[in-house]
Amino acid sequence: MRWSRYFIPTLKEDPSEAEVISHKLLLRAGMIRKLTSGIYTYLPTGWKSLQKISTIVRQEMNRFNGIEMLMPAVQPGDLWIESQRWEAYGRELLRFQDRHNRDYCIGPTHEEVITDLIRREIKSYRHLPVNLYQIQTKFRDEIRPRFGLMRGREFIMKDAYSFDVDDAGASRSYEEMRKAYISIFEKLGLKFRAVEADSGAIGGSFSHEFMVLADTGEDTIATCNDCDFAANLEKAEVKCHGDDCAECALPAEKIATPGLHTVDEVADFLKVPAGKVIKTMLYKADGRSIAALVRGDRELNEIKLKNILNAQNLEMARQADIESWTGARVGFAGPVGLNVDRIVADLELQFDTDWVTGANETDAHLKHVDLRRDAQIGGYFDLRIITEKDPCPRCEGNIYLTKGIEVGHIFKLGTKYSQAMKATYLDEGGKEKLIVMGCYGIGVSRILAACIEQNHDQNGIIFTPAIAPFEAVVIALNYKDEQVGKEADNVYEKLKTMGVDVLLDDRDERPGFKFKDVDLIGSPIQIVIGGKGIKNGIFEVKIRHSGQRFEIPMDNFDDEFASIRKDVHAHFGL
Ligand code: 9G3
Repeated sequence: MRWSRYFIPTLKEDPSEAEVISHKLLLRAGMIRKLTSGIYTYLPTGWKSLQKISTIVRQEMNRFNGIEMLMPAVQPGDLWIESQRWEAYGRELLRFQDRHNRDYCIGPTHEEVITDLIRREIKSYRHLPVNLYQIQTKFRDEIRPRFGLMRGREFIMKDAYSFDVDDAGASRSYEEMRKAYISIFEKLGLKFRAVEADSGAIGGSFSHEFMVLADTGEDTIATCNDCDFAANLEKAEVKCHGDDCAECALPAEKIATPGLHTVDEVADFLKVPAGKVIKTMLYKADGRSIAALVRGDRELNEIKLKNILNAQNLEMARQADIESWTGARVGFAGPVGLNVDRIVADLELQFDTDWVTGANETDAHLKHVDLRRDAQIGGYFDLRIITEKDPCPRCEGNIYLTKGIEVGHIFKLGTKYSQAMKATYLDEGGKEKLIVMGCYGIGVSRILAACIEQNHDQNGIIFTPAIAPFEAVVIALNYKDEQVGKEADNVYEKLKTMGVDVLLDDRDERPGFKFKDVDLIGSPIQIVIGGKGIKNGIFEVKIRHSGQRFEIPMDNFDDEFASIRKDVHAHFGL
């Protein structure tokens, strides 16, 4: 490919609307252009990278028994009514009517469509297991799409669905996909982690997320230094042991704490550590009033709270609710005498006493509180967010927190959809059984963004060879010069025969401008061909990720280039 006849509209400046580095660089490198909010055109190099990602996904999915197919983007509303999700999803589900006024949606995911297909086509245990997948455009009408391809409304996803005769089979399918995903992210040359994750709205018992490690990632991962434990912070379990302590000798006593409503203010005033103050958080869970208690120096994990309450939706109580439930202004809530439907407490609170809590009276707190004596606690649960000070829940080792970008998520679905849509098979004994499902997603377009978030510098993108639109760029400093042009064409042709995806920069621009552009688009290897070099019988080669430069002899180009290429691949674990 010759740059002068290709189409890479690079930009000198960061576009103002781009907030994160991958969005800035995808625009500046001429890989995407916004059509409208959250919807992007993939320009030639952007599409080329997406195709490389898809090819690796496809190869590994096939290797792990996935069978590729393609479902429509437009889905009939009836299927979503059958699965009882038509109402459950609000405006994020883009709906419309056709000329006959029939309801449709643009598919945000395809559980309903694939289950409808399977219930029609699979009748016998002999046809199971099967794993079908597609690589296809999805649409989710995010209220605030931002960050370019990281959170678009229209995006490319590989979504796979497995169908088994029973849970044991489904676990085997799940394990196959987990291995496939590890292989995919290794072959992409990305630093990633498979982490235990919350299964969220789609239910099911079990899920893993695949996170590309990047400081700008939105998710936080708890990882153990000493074992292979890794979990999304939302899910990370906090083990807590202690032994029951004697009841607090002193009775609960009210103290005036005028205007003091944060944990630290109260702790300072009463000269107690924050860990002796109980934080009382008030919520509405499916309409019920809930108080959740954690130690003052801990953070409540709302996902854990929602899961133990088995709530569809959980929201912080509003000021009006707080004042009516506690009879006090915000900041003085406590478990003693609190009239809510249920009080739940973090595990830590059952192994200590002599607490400070809000008094459910404005400007007053209680001290010497003993929860067993003074309050009605409706259960102790793991409710808090893990910290680096907590021991690993698996091996008691050291936990450390890192940031990640979710690029894959695999779920055990159980019979949630086969039950709702009657997808059954006849077993050996002719008995009708529900099919057991799993689903497995990879954000193909999001991987392109995550790859840039993980690998970039002040000069632009640093692509792994597996994803780079071009693995090498031959920069002809003055292509019009007959000798330079000839040598450049020669190297370009030679690289192509070596199987290198190469771009020849034959543009009639100043060297400095070309160097900046080539750094920006992120090709792993640059070969500079100029008159001076040719006179000395050398080409200059630069490795993008390290900035290392080499002068390699023209008459030994093949071997020298091959060894540089090998080092670059090794750097990305390829
Ligand atoms: C919707 C809308 C948004 C959604 C969903 C449904 C996420 C929805 C979860 C999944 C689960 C898996 C197969 C591939 C891997 C992920 N956002 N989810 O179900 F209607 Cl608007 O998509 N599906």
